[in-house]
Amino acid sequence: AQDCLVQNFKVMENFDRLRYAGTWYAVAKKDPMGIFLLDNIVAQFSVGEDGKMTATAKGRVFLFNHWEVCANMFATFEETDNPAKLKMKYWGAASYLETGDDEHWVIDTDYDNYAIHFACRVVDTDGTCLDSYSFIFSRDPNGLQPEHQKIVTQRKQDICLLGKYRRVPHTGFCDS
Ligand code: AZE
Repeated sequence: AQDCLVQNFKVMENFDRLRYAGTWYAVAKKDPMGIFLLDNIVAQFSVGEDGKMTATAKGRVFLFNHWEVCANMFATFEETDNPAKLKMKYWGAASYLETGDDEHWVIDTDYDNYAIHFACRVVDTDGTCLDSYSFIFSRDPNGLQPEHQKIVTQRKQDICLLGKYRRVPHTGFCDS
């Protein structure tokens, strides 16, 4: 169905937080409106003893247009009736970083190679998404294998974002 209604987007079935845990490198992203992580974006997901998912993320960002920093971010997740549709509260290690409440949908993943993340911040009156961001995650910072890229391209189309992504370079800016 190409109606682009956010409520009709298919998400990962039987999403398994434990298998999703660990390090994911953003290899491509679709930006939301306003300030956003630029590149060198790495996310690390964990599942606590209470079964709750948490995450940290790093990424290069420009603050006030000229101040280049590595944003160190934290997130906690609340479950909903769909295990692949989580609510994310996030904040920065430093007060000048962004704080927010976003959706965190896992559209598809094979847990070992790729994951497609999607967050709609504003749903339009017609039910399509007015302001979204999305990450294509890879377990390998060098990118995805062609067979996984094929699946990712299909999923980008399913969520009406094909052609809206940019590569996310990993230059080591946020390492150490
Ligand atoms: C995400 C998944 C792992 C946890 C977090 C994520 C999102 C982080 C941001 C950060 C924005 C920071 C800015 C700072 C000035 C989805 C990668 C926290 C959206 C704009």
